[in-house]
Amino acid sequence: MSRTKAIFAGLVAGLLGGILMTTAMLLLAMLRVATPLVIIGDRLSVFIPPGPFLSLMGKVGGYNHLKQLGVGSTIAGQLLVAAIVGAIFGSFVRRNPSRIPAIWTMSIFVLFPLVAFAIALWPVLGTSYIGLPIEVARLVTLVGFALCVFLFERTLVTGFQFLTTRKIANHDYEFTPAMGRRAFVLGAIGLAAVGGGVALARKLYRAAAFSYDGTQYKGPIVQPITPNDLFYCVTKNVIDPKVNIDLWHLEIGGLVQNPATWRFQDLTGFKPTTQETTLMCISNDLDAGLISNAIWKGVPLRDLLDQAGVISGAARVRLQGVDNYTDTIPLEKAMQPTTLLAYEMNGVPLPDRHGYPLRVIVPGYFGEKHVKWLTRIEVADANAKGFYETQGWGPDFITPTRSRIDVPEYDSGFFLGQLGAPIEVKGIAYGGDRGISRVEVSFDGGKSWRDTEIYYSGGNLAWSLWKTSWTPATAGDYTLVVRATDGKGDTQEWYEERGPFSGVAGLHQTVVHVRA
Ligand SMILES: Nc1nc2c(c(=O)[nH]1)N[C@H]1C(S)=C(S)[C@@H](COP(=O)(O)O)O[C@H]1N2
Ligand SMILES: [Mo]
Repeated sequence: MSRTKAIFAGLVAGLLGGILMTTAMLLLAMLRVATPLVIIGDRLSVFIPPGPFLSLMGKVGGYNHLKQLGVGSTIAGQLLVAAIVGAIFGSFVRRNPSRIPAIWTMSIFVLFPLVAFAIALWPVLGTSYIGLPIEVARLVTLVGFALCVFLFERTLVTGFQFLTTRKIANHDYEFTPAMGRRAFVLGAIGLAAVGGGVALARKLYRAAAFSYDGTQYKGPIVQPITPNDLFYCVTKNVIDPKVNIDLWHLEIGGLVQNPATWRFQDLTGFKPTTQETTLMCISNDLDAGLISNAIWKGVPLRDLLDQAGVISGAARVRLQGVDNYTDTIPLEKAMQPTTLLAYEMNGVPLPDRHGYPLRVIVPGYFGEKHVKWLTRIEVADANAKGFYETQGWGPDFITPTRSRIDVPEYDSGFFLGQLGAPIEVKGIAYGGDRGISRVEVSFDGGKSWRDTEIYYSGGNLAWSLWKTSWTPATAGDYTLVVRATDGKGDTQEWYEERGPFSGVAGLHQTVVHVRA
């Protein structure tokens, strides 16, 4: 057979193999098994420092688009590699296409990729969107991948042979004349698989986190307690876990005397605590709504650590979710009675997107530390790092004091003559785990300040809501600014140096127009 024909046949068979393999991965994703389509992104993103990460995100139009780009390019890359590998394969076996030793193709197309995959993605293999324990999840991911590459190998070999040989009375002959027709048959199978793949991808897209990742809570709707369905939301995942409680468990290990595994029911053996706590993302801009407040019920992390018996050398606690998200907190913070493993949010079990069945609550630390879908607690030394810490966020994860004007909204206009009553000005103030003691507003861009009324205080770990009324004397454009003082007596400054990746601090200002 000519080299060109062999390369063409290999390319077609390889591409078909790639398509079937990708469709199989989408099918696995439907079963909530981790596939290269998403975990390659997880593996790579820890190598991108926050600066380039943010500018990349800006360039592609946000975190959601970045995730879509990640999955899309993995699929495209996979198909490209499959076609190229197929072409090379074709040119190698062209002299004897009917006698391709299976041991050979199995080693090259199944065993080798499997080993390479296991080595390259080892840290993220233990991901399960259904909540399997990490070790089981790792095995399931590997088996899933093995099935996918096996499918590729079989399709490549049989597809190539189908295109290039025919059997007559148990003899194989080269089958060149009809290659075109047979390529057409494979093309039809490929198209059907693409159709199935696209249908699966659409279903997965609807189940994905795109519709709610980045949800903000701000403006006139803000109430003391954020309703669960309005609570801000951030996730690293394309599709969030939906944990099956019967499969899930919580491990506690590392630098402890008694490593243990807990089932969900076991947690009811600990004395529960109910606590109001505000969460805020490290990326929350001065005017943004990546901050919300809820009442959490759970058990103090300390109670589990005490049972496990922390041993010397321990300095940090590493928390891991079933989605392989990790973060660490200092051991002292872990031992505070207000650091919780929460299973209820505002009186109901945690919603899936907020970490069902169990998440960590770390008052006064950025949202990053509040690991959702928790499945492992590892007591570690001072070097332990989590997902965003490895990327290079931090070093400071303690939330600065922040405040925001929610009403009136930016750029609103009023007519002096039509003001029946004073203008209501209100918003939030949050002092990490230090509480809020005072909130002031300025109507002249920060030259003079006026006290406001704190009409709701959620305690030391939660935000306070403040309000005041304002009657502008003359028409003009006004710059309103807010500043809060925390429970320790520290007042927010216009600008506070925190390092570029430790979140922003500063005063929120807004502009309103008053006309005569
Ligand atoms: N397992 C897991 N936990 C996670 C994340 C994640 O992607 N996976 N995102 C973190 C980030 S960046 C933030 S700001 C908070 C958001 O919590 P929420 O969505 O419940 O508001 O969860 C944190 N916990
Ligand atoms: Mo976040």
